[in-house]
Amino acid sequence: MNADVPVEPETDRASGPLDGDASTDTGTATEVRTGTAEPSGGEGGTNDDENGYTFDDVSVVMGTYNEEAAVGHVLADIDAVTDGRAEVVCVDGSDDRTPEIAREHGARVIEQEPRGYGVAVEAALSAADRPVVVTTDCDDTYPMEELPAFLAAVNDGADVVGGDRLYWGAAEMPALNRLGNRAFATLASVLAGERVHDTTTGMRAYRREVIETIEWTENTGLSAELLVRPLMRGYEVVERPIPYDERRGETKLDPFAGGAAIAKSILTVTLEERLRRL
Ligand SMILES: Nc1nc2c(ncn2[C@@H]2O[C@H](COP(=O)(O)OP(=O)(O)OP(=O)(O)O)[C@@H](O)[C@H]2O)c(=O)[nH]1
Ligand SMILES: [Mg+2]
Repeated sequence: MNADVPVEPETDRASGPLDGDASTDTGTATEVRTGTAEPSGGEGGTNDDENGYTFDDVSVVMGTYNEEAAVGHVLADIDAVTDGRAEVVCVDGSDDRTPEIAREHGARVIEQEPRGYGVAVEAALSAADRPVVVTTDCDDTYPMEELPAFLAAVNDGADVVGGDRLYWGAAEMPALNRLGNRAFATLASVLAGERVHDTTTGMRAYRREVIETIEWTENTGLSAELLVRPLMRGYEVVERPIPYDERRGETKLDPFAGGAAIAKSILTVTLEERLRRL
């Protein structure tokens, strides 16, 4: 990979990396799977520019639900990193000032009754019309300064680039979530038959062709589905270590109900993908 090497944050490394492969990785993207089954760069994803995609080709999308404490920071970061060139789409269910702040920052805001993470993110993914689509949460936990490296990884051939929060330990993540996320990654790895490290990260880049080709079914478990289905269909999926920050504002996830829903999604999606191969 030619993607930029992310700078290791000053967090406790004791709890990461997750496996032997990662310990030999200096921080560049970890290739999970090189896909051959379905070619990348299909309709809507072809890059005519021999220099690769630029931020003019990127949509950054997110669900936003009462994120007025964070939305200004997140959108200002995207604006600064992409020089205002990336399109930003927010699917919003807020009853606070989040949508006004998002519009002030130039985002396209699509209003939707709050029906959960995946319903919002799926709508945001569908609304994006640029060839590279990046998801993030609107809570200032994800490093927008990593956007150039994610784009570089797509330009190097990845169909999906996942931000792996657990590689460096995710010290700012609540302990229960950290435990759950490790368990989800293990479960997905066993059931998918390939090692993945962060199935529930909110920050990934996708070639739009991947988004358009696959039918998405999950809600709380959409993030896991967005990793597992492309992986099991032979797309090139890579994970990049990213730092993860403390959340601004209130969480929208109930760790127990949400965790159960994510585990169920992983079971459902891996089973469906296995049956699809028969
Ligand atoms: N529009 C919309 N957005 C949502 C909904 N539920 C969650 N979101 C957004 O989806 C993103 C993810 O939700 P979070 O609360 O950050 O969930 P999480 O990342 O699992 O939990 P944290 O560890 O607290 O960050 C945030 O930007 C939320 O505002 C919803 O029902 N509608
Ligand atoms: Mg979040």
